[in-house]
Order: sequence, then structure tokens, then C-alpha cells
Amino acid sequence: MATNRTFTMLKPDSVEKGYIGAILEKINAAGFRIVAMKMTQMTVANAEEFYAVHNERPFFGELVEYMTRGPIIAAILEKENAVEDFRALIGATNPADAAEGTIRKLYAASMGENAVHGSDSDENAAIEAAYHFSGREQF
Ligand code: RTP
Ligand code: MG
Repeated sequence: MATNRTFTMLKPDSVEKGYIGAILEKINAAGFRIVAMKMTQMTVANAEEFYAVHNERPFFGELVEYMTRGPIIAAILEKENAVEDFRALIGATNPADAAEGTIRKLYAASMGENAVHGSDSDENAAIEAAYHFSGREQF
């Protein structure tokens, strides 16, 4: 499998609870290389665009409120099979269903506040990375 990239956000709950270091440790231990990283805060317009695929869903308003209520850590990560392996590392969307040892099992409170984002395809990883980082911010 060729080396490729995924995009992640440590969501506002992770930053609020002081979990940045612990989550980055898990990401490093799993063998991901950090290509780009920053603390930023999404505007409502940013979050509505980023999660546009969910804009008809009943939880959309809560999702936008959650993702914009404080700063996030945005990052691009590189590894063989990055998208799939990172989704495995973070675990199921609902932490109650997440496997033992996954980031969501360890650090997420609920489906609505689930600590971390991971891109769901190579195509979306590229779109999401470009949404948050210029070429000059990627190493
Ligand atoms: P993400 O995109 O953030 O990595 O999460 P995901 O792929 O595991 O889940 P997705 O279906 O893309 O949903 C995006 C985010 O919306 C919130 N959500 N809430 N209350 C609910 O039923 C519900 N369903 C989804 C979660 O924060 C989820 O991560
Ligand atoms: Mg998703």
C-alpha cells in the first residue's frame, strides 16, 4: 500500500478537556507522520461548508454549534493506508460502539461530542486538507 494522507481535527471538546497531548501521542505511536498542524477556530460558515454532506440531517445544527464553540487542532497525517488506518485508530462515530483502545473510546463523551475527526476517503482527505492548509503549510 502506498504512503498517503488523511486529515484530522481534534474537536473543541478535546481541546477544552486538555486531551491534545494524549491524542497526539496515540497518533505518533500509531506511526503517522505530521505533515501540517495548527490551532484554529471554525466559523459557522466554515463548519456548514465542511460538513455540508450532513446539512439535511437532524443533528446538523448541533454539529455546527459544537464544531464552532472553541478552537480545534487541524492536521494532515501521512502513513501507508492513512485514511483506513486512521479511522481504525479513532474508532466508531459513537464512542459506546468504539473498540477498546481507540481514541474515541478513550476520550469521547458521546456521539455528538466525539473528540476527533478522520477523513472517510482519499478524495475527501485531499479536499479537507486543502480547505485548512495552503501548500506552504504542508511539510
Ligand atoms: P467525522 O466526520 O467527524 O470524522 O465523524 P464520522 O465520519 O465518524 O461520522 P459522520 O457520520 O461523518 O458524522 C459527522 C459528525 O456528526 C456528529 N453526529 N452526530 N447525534 C447524531 O446522531 C450524530 N451523528 C453524527 C458526530 O460528531 C460525527 O462525528
Ligand atoms: Mg465523517
